[in-house]
Amino acid sequence: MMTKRTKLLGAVAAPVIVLAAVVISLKLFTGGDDVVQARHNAIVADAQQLTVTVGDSLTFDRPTIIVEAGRPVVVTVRNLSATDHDFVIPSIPAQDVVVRFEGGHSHGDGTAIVGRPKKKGEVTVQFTPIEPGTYEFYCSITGHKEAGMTGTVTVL
Ligand SMILES: [Cu+2]
Repeated sequence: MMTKRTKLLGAVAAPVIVLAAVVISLKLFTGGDDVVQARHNAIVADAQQLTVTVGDSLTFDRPTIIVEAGRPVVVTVRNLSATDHDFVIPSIPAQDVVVRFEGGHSHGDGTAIVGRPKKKGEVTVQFTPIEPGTYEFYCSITGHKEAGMTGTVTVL
């Protein structure tokens, strides 16, 4: 079945499809990981990858993020402090969203991106922005946004 997601992938990343097919074939052949993992790996291979780090000050090391529409984005959220922090883009048009929360993950509805590492840990969130514009991100821990933990994601 041709899904909307499949069409997007085909339009922007034909090489990824080929890679995914190869990976899936290998996985099936070896009876290893499932197709979802293979697809995740294929997306990461073509991703715009960046890291957002939070230390002991209430700021993100990178208040401005610039990415291209239509290409997967992989953000590693790294918390170096012993205080909880997270990385939230409350609303951004996106597909192929993988939201991670303390090591677990779920597939989001395409409106919010949330990455909350453990203290002194890191998690990776993944999404494909589909609409150019500038979108806010912040830390949703009480008081942190007000203290300055904010930034913007610009999609070109
Ligand atoms: Cu915070």
